[in-house]
Amino acid sequence: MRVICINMTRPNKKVLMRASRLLACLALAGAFTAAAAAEPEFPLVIKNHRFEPTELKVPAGQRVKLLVHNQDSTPEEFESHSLNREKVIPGGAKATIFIGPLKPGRYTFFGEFNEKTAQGAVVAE
Ligand SMILES: [Cu+2]
Repeated sequence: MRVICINMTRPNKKVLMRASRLLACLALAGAFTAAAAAEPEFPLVIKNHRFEPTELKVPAGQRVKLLVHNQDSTPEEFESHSLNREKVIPGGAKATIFIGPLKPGRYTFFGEFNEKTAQGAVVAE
């Protein structure tokens, strides 16, 4: 997370102006922190080389957090071309995948190591 405040220390500006801009920057930083904390989380399980649930409804227009738990003993790769994500999750491990903000629509994903059975979709609405 980075908040860039331009011209904060330009010497020819009044002190009051600088102070108000500093406050604006702090408020902005606070807003970013609040937004990050408010990311909704969605659990996704890999079991028997299938995703559960197979369809995940998420809010459109905001970043969301997928918590993927691979309950199989073998590794799986979460992959989605439309979401532009690719992540190997070892057997028994959990992974966090951030997606979005998404436009309303359907975004398919699959397990690349078991593509015939491991299929799912994120539905943003
Ligand atoms: Cu891949």
